[in-house]
This record gives sequence, structure tokens and C-alpha cells, in this order.
Amino acid sequence: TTVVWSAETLAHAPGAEIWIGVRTPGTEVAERVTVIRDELVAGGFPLVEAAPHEDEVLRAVHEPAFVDHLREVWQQWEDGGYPPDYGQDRVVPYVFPTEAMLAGMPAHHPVATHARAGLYCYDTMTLVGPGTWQAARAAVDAAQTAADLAAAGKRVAYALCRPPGHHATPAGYGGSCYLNNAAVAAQALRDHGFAKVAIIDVDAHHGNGTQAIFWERPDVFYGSAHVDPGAGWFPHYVGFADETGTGSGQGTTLNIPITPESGDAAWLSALTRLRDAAEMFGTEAVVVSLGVDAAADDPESPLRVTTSGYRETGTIIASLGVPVVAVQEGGYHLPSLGTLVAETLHGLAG
Ligand code: SP5
Ligand code: ZN
Repeated sequence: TTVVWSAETLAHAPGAEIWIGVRTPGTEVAERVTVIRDELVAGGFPLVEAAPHEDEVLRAVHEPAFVDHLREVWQQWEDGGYPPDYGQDRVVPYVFPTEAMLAGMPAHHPVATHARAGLYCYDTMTLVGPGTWQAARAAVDAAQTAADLAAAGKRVAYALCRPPGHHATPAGYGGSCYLNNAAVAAQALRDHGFAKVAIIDVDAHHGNGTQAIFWERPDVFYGSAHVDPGAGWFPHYVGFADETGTGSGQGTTLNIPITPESGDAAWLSALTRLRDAAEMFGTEAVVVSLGVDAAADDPESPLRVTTSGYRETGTIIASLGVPVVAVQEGGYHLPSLGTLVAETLHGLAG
């Protein structure tokens, strides 16, 4: 198992999130990457640098105008000359052009930077600062490098990246995610010649962004086990069991919402269902959206999965017998993060 990382992913330091109207310290911190890296290196995992890639795959999974916006919005905000307490040196949108506002009217391109800030953003907890683009783009490079390694014959490659990606939609950022690293890895595997690719999302939250990107795709399966959004958890609006894809992608999405406090038994039976669905789909490679925030100690989720449950999660996915690209998503309990990831990777290695 090779670990791919980039020091550039540390550049994103949002420092805060506006959560239900309250400015709170952000939980998606750079130290997440360094604690995982240190634990994996101590455990003997080989570590390689992410290699730079062109934007082609990135622009296949995201609308190019969205990618351009993310690249430029911080500089525009700074050039806007807002007083420092406006957003406290972070891009904080205040108007969102949702259907509730537009009501079917033709959308005009807004002039003001503070209006444009809401164009491709869907919540208030995903702030953009000076290092956000650099880190998010480096995370994409890490995911794509891991996909290259799998295509070259590695059984398991792991992208140790942040910010996470699975909440990033074709043209929207949110949920602490900016660019969809796992979607890029899946598309890269397709481009490398794997005819069918399954994404198994084990982050505690539903990967609404990944689901949306592949919603109509017959060649990419998206399966997720996650805390039931109907029980009041992010992303609230998406991630229900009746979402199964559409058009030629009908049947290539599978959601398994889990009741809070269910523990290992419900989690592992969901993982077995996802594994079996990926096998039925005929997958030739698998991308694991490897969040470890379903863990018992995690502050962001109530799922209470144990450390051995994570190892077993890896073992179940490994039994597909296809190359695996694992991409880091959430996981916020710094003292246990490294162990949870290492155990999952050991399981994935079979
Ligand atoms: C990738 C990922 O795991 N995204 C998670 C996004 C959901 N986080 C939502 C909840 C944020 C709550 N933070 C509470 C801090 C309270 N002081
Ligand atoms: Zn999560």
C-alpha cells in the first residue's frame, strides 16, 4: 500500500465555519493530515509525493466555470477591498441564488464580488481563504496520482488528502469540500481503461457531491453507508434510500442510511451490501471514499464504529479482489485518526 500526499494540502486554513449562524472553530484542520502521515510512516507505509496533473480530468467531473471560480474567488475577495472584519479574511457568501430566489427568472451574472461569492457555494461553513485553492488542487493531484499507481499495478493506493471532496457537486462546494477528489480518482481510473468503477463511500456523511456527479452514469457505481440524513444529519436533503440514479445511470446509486448509535453490526452489514452490489455491477476497480468520522470517538457523527470495525470494513472491500484507490474524506478526532486509517488500510491490503 502506497501513501500519496502533498505538503501543499496544509495551505488551507479556514480557521472557522459558520455553523447554524455561529462562527465556530473549524474541525477540518491541516493537522488531520500530519497526524495520519506520522502514524502511517511510523507503521512502515511508503510515502510518495503527489505528481502534478493537468486539469482535464478535474474539468470532466466539475463544470469548468466552477473550477475557474474556485481558483479566482479569494483573489477577487481580496481585491474587493472589504474591511478585514467582513468575513474576517475569508470568503463568506451572504446571498445564494437558489431556486427560492430566482423563482424561474433568468439569472443575470452579478457584478459584486460579495454576490458572486454565493454562486457556486451551498452552505456557510465552507469558507475560502488564501490557501484554499492551492490545497484543494493538490488534493486532486494526490487522488489522481493514487489512481495512476493503481492503474500501474498497485493493489492498494491511498491518497492522504484534504480538504475532503465528497460533498463537492458538479458545480458547487460545501460540507468542508471544494473539489471532489474521489470523483477525480474514479474518472481517472475510467480513463486508464477500467471499464466499470465502483465508489464505496464509508465517510459517516452521505457523499451528495459524488452521487450527483455520477447520477446518470452507467459506468460508475456510487454506494454509500452513512448516518440517516432523515435523522437530522448533514447533508440533510440528499442521501436517502430511494435515490438510485436516473436514465442510463438508473440502478448505479445505492444509499444505505443508518440509524444513529447503531454500532458495528449495522455498519458492517451495510458494507457487505455495498460490496455485493459493487460485485453485481461488475466493477473492475474500486475507489473508497475513506472518511473515518463514523468512528466511536468522532465529534461529527453518532455511528459508533469501532477500530476493528474499520479494519473489517477494509477486509470486506478487499474481498472484491480488484485494485483499490482509497481517498481520504472526513474524520476529526485527532488522537485516533491515524490508527483508524492504518487499520482500514491493513484491511484493504487483505
Ligand atoms: C467530509 C465531511 O465529513 N464533511 C462533514 C461536513 C459536515 N459537518 C457538519 C457539521 C459541522 C458541525 N461543526 C460543529 C462544531 C460545533 N462546535
Ligand atoms: Zn464526513
